[in-house]
Amino acid sequence: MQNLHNSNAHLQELDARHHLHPFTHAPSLAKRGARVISKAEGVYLWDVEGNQFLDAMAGLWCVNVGYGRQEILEAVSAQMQQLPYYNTFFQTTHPPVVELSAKVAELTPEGLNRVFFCSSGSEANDTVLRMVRHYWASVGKPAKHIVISRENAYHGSTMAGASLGGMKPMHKQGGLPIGGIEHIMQPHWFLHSDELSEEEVGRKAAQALEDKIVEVGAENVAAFIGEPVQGAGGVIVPPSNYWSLIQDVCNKYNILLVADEVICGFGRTGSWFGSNTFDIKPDLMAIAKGLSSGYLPIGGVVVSDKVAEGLDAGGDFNHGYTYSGHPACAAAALANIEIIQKDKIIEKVAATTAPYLQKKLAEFATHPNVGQVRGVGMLGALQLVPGKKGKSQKFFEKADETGVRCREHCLDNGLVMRAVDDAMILSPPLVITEAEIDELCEKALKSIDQTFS
Ligand code: PXG
Repeated sequence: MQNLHNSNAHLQELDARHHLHPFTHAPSLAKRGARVISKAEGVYLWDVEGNQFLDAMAGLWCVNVGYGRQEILEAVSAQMQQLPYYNTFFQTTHPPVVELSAKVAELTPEGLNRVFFCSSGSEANDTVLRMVRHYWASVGKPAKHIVISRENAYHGSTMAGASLGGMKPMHKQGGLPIGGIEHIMQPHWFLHSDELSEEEVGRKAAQALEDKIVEVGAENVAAFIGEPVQGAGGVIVPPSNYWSLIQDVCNKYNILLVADEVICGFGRTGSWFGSNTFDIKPDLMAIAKGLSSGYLPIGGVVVSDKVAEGLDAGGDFNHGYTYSGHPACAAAALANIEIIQKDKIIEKVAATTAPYLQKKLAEFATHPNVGQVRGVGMLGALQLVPGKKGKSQKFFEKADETGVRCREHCLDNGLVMRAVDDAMILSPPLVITEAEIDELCEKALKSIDQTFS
């Protein structure tokens, strides 16, 4: 018999009364009751009533090695017994953070060798903003303080994270963006595909960076920040010419290039980092999510030798968190990386499962209500459209509604997918098998059909 205190209704009631959820209108949620997820294994979730869901979002784009990995639990448990907490301030360190720093330096692209740790992607990007400004001040160019980002980017929810991000509904709350942050167009071909080729959109979006630098003065610009593939914005895979053009502009004007690898890092795009997949040579990289597969919260900023040396010249960097390099979180990250390496997860994704997923997603292009299929590695988006007869059939009269309806059908069919602006998004655990990809695609197709029937 089910314990009354663990019953769905009881938990929903307490949740509605006492728990404020992220990105949620509380009264609307209270009316319907939150979905209570209580168990997970592999790529599957179960709610407290025993309903099973295939988690095509890997939690929030993070559970790369899948749920239920005992090796991580054991590593964390052993670390908790040995040293549950100590800090990395005041000239101290501890074995797991040392080992993890060296491991991250080994995995990240050449020349990125030092890591600053924090607990999330948002904290990583807050660190990025202070760090790039402190870097330029340290090398005698304090005027270089502006960071250029992109519309519809997502870099987190803290004051700096949300300001660096380009989400208008976030800027509307809390007086954002904070000063010294500029936004330019995103390389989103679907929005312009009636007038421009994919390459032309890539060129135009890179030109927008150059134009903005010239407008505000290169002597005032610290950095450009971008996700290799915009995730929360709708899995926007950039045109193939985009990143090399962006790289050229950054080099030409002596601007630091920051890759926000919070989603793309640790195998998501079919190599260790999005920077590998898109041949980006970043000066700084923000990491989180897949670093520990979400088992415990940890993030970081990895910096190039050039940036590290600049920071060294600047005295103390007056920045840090109680949990910078938390030993249990570092142990979780190390065990997670060991699984990725031992099981050759990224090799399997690149050789087999990602090509299979992308092939299956490409088949959706013939669906009368799928206007574009986007994807790379274990990321995908199915852009829902009212029809395919010209420009007027590209967008729904009321944005967002159709995606949300489709998401509800997905849940009824035992599938967790995310809706972004009427695009259905997926980012499953990297360990998903071909049979599970078949199940995912069958359920997605059924849900899309139900949405339009
Ligand atoms: N950068 C990127 C690229 C992200 O995707 C962050 C930074 C912030 O990380 P933290 O750990 O502070 O959340 C993110 C997070 C969604 C969704 O609904 C996406 C994220 C977080 C929550 C929800 O797509 N991305």
